[in-house]
Amino acid sequence: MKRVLSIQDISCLGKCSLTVALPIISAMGVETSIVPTAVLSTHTKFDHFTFRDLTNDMEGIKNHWVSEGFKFDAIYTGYLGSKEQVDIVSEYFSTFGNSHNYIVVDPAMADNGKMYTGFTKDFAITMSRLCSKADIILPNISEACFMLNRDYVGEDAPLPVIKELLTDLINLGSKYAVITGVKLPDGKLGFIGYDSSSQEFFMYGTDEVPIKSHGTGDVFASTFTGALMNDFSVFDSLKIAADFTCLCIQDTYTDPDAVDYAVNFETQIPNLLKMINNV
Ligand code: PXL
Repeated sequence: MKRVLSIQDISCLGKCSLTVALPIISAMGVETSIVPTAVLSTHTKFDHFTFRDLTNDMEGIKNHWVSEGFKFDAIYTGYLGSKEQVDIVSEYFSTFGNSHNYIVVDPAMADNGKMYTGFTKDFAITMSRLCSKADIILPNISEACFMLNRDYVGEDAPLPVIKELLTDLINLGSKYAVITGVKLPDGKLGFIGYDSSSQEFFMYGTDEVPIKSHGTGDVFASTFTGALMNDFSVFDSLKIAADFTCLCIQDTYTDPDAVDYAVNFETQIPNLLKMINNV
């Protein structure tokens, strides 16, 4: 069985980061080891959340795993709470990353032109250095702009602007740079990416559902990592992630009992399994 290491926070209520990565990647038949970086009562879109920092546990977990000789087929990181944590994650990459596994970085820190509560523009530059060590990076438009220290280009940025961002992102050093949540020229919503080895852009989109949902980036990145571990290509894994995220948003949109702080991914897991089993 393949084994993924996911490093991000536990938001006890709010359906994001590890409470999304664990069920999705596990459901896809992949062992999921975790390094929880912090425990929050909710994600940071709520007011008055508690935050217990677990930075001091991160080195000890790594050292124990080194002594046990554990190996990972992918390392997938999301929300990280401080620059110090980013530096420790970088050490995880040096320790457990190799030419046979994938490092996936979702630089979760901003949306709609605004950094999440608690982050500074300086943090984005530190995150851009982590992205340079990844195989695949999955920023949204806001995160791409902050990491490149550029003015926010807006959610409706035209294709040439997105391509320019991707060219700058790939120069940070990853093999693939993929911007998520982009309005495509055909009116669909999806991703646009750049493959440094073929030097080609690629894109894919699904019908846009008229709601803004929280945690969709985490659903997308988790599904992508799980699909990669099921031996789909980078492009096909991104496509599965986009299709699944779209199903989750559609389900949320049509569910009168849906919560407004996250998407319904749970109900769609049977459909995800159909996608990866081609049934
Ligand atoms: O979904 C990204 C995310 C993860 N973790 C925490 C967050 C957010 C987004 O706001 O606050 C704690």
